[in-house]
Amino acid sequence: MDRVHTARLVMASSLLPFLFCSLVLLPICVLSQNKSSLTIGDSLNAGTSTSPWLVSPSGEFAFGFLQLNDTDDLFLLSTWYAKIPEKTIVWYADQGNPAPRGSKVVLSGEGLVLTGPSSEQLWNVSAGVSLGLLNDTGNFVLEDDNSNTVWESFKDPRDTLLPSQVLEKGGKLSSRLTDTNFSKGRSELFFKDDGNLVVYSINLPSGSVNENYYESGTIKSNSSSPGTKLIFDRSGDFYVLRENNEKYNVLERESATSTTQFYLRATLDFDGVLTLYQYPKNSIGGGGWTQVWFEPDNICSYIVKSGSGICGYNSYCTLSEYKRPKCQCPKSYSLVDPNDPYGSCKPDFIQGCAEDELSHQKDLYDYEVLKDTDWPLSDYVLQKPFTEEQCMESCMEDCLCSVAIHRAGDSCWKKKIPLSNGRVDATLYAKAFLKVRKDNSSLAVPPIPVPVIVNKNRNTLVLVGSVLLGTSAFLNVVLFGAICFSTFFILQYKKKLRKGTTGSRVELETNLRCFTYEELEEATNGFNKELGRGAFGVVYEGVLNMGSTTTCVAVKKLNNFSLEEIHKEFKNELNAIGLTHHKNLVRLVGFCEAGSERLLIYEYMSNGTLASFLFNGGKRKPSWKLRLQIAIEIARGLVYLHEECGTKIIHCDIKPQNILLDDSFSARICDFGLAKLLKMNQSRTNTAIRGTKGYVALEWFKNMPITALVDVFSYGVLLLEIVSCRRNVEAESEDEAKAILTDWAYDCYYDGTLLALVEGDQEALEDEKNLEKLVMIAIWCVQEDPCLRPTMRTVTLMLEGIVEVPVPPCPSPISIQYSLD
Ligand SMILES: *[C@@H]1O[C@H](CO)[C@@H](O)[C@H](O)[C@H]1NC(C)=O
Ligand SMILES: *[C@@H]1O[C@H](CO)[C@@H](O)[C@H](O)[C@H]1NC(C)=O
Ligand SMILES: *[C@@H]1O[C@H](CO)[C@@H](O)[C@H](O)[C@H]1NC(C)=O
Ligand SMILES: CC(=O)N[C@H]1CO[C@H](CO)[C@@H](O)[C@@H]1O
Repeated sequence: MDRVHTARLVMASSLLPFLFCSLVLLPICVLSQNKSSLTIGDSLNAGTSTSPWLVSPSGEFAFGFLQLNDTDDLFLLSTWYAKIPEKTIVWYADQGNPAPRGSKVVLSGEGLVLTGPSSEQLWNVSAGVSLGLLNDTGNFVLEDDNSNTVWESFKDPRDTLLPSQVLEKGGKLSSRLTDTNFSKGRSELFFKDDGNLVVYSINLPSGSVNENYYESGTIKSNSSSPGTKLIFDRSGDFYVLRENNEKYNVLERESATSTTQFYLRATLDFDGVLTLYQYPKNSIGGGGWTQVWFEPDNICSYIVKSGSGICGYNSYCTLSEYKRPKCQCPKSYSLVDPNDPYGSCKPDFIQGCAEDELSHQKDLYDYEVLKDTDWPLSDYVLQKPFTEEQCMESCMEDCLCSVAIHRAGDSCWKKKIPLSNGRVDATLYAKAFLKVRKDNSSLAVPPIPVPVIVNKNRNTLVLVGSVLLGTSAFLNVVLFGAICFSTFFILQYKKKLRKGTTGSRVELETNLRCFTYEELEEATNGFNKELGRGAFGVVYEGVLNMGSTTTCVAVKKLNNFSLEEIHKEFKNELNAIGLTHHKNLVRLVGFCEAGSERLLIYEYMSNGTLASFLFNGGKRKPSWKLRLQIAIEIARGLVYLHEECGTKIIHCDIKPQNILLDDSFSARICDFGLAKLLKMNQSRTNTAIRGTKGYVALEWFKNMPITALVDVFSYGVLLLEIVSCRRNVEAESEDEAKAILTDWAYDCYYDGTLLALVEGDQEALEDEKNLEKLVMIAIWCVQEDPCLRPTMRTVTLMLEGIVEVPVPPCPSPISIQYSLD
């Protein structure tokens, strides 16, 4: 009896989605008129009505399209509990792929067919059918003319078994990927032909099978009879029935619970735990799902030889108080996919023998001590006897080593990335020394909420730019990873928590806030203070009252919105922009959709554009040190856009007008991701002309693929402008040789007269070494042949002195004539 756990499922992770989705379901519960059977020709459109297609005679189960959450236009053809507020799905079609709004399910003589909005077939059941029924057990059944069952959902289970459901030999349950994503997950339960019930993890996407972490052991032997089927009977017993009719209990429950008083379900949860849940049917105000029994007892101790273990790579598993696995990234590591907290972690820094060698600094690494933590199986060497100090030091000095585990008093296991099967377990008596690069300054995340930043003198905002999905594969070891994602996660979590309790609207799957037009009208005092005007809209100053604090914002009113497809594209793009979070990007705070109006709300930047900072009309040049800092910050922002954020973003219009300075004169890139949002996918040449002459790479004029390297080109031009404090093109320049900055800079470099570029700039004149380095980097960036340009990551490494800058070739080896047509 001591194994019976009736702990309340207060675990935030699994309850929150239920809580905040419950509002969607309430209307469904109140509906009275529902079908109890389907006949040929019946159909249901996703998104046209909130009522289910079918309700079981008792009203306890419903079948139809269930909206996944109240913002996405995604619907899952599924079976769920109709009388409880929690959204609890017990069966779903199409392997959990949700169907978009406008999809349709039809019962025809040939079966059940699910089609997408443009009538493409998504999923079907092919059988000669005349009737569809939803049984009180939750079984969705298709019958033929003679009332024979030709198909039933109980025979095609997903992650859940219900009382009266049986799993035959060869039957399988497959967990979902996350609590809210129903795609194929990482665990499977399989009733094997030899009668053994096993649960194991699989490696996605191939599905290759790892070691079992649970087995019933019901196989043929001298003393036992093999299992024939897995039964979840009507009284709630969950057992393997042996050939000799003996029962082998898999999940047990307190005798007090009965299926008349409780809903019961056995679910292979997305975290891999097979759990028996119960829910009191008649308690007022619900009562929630509680876990009654589960297997295995400690899933964290599960070891996988050719996979990551229950958590992703470099992650480690701890058991929560409800004995559920929780995966965590070590310090200075962050999730590869921020939407998948059980997935792999990546280091937020570079590490490797080549990188270490290139660095001029010594003592690159610190270490983090993790008690009782181990990543078994990732080791490449054992040193014994070694003290803790020897173990730690030997890892610090070894460029192959990522973590050293000191165990059993004198054993030192050195391990390399990716680390697998990580877990925290006090019985291990292990201490982990995790190597962490010291210089992680580029990782700092702006505080949340964002400080009040006011832009007083921003004059123009040209909304030009374009988002293109990056195509290049970056083979480098990940560095400076997305701490922003974990921040986003915390935000999401907090937001869900708030939403869950207050029940207000959730708009996007990001931390963006949705504003009403009235709110913005009030914030901008009736759109009266114009900050700037661009091709795509007008920017107004605004002040938002958020509880006790006021925040200044820039409100961008888009006017060139093409009407078709607005809804979908707008949100998709905003999702991508909203997910970005980096200290060198201007943050999008929220948006507003009101009729045909689209508005974007940004944080304010108090120190205007880099253009007004650099080209200040003959006043003293800004500090050289500060300019160098700004150059590095812009590069970091671009590395983030190109490589580190969820959707790769190519800015396409990097220029000083699109770099803003915050109150501490940190550079912040703005207007990234806008052109795609604004459907600026007209002809490329147009875009280029509309983009800014002098900053655009040659690819735009030729029929060459547009990659992140166009930003590198623009960055090179910008870097020269930062160095010399003059615009790239000075048409009215007296000296023709100086008219185009990029050409002049190369000439100066070639002739060894670099100081001419920084005439009158004492600080720069005294720092000739850095000056030369910057110009060399810029020349690499503005190479006409994109293949010669470095990536922004390499640029950053060169700027930071981690990588030497080789001698650059002439940017335009052959004079290339191009027309703008
Ligand atoms: C169901 O799908 C299968 C394969 O996707 C297809 O061959 C079959 O024709 C479909 N059946 C119906 C009734 O559309
Ligand atoms: C439907 O449920 C009833 C009891 O509720 C059961 O007797 C019957 O066999 C079920 N039918 C199918 C097809 O599962
Ligand atoms: C679920 O996860 C898969 C794999 O990561 C992804 O392709 C899919 O878009 C996700 N589905 C939803 C509805 O988020
Ligand atoms: C800016 C920043 O993130 N600094 C952190 C770098 O890592 C050390 C040790 O891991 C932290 O103490 C710093 O706060």
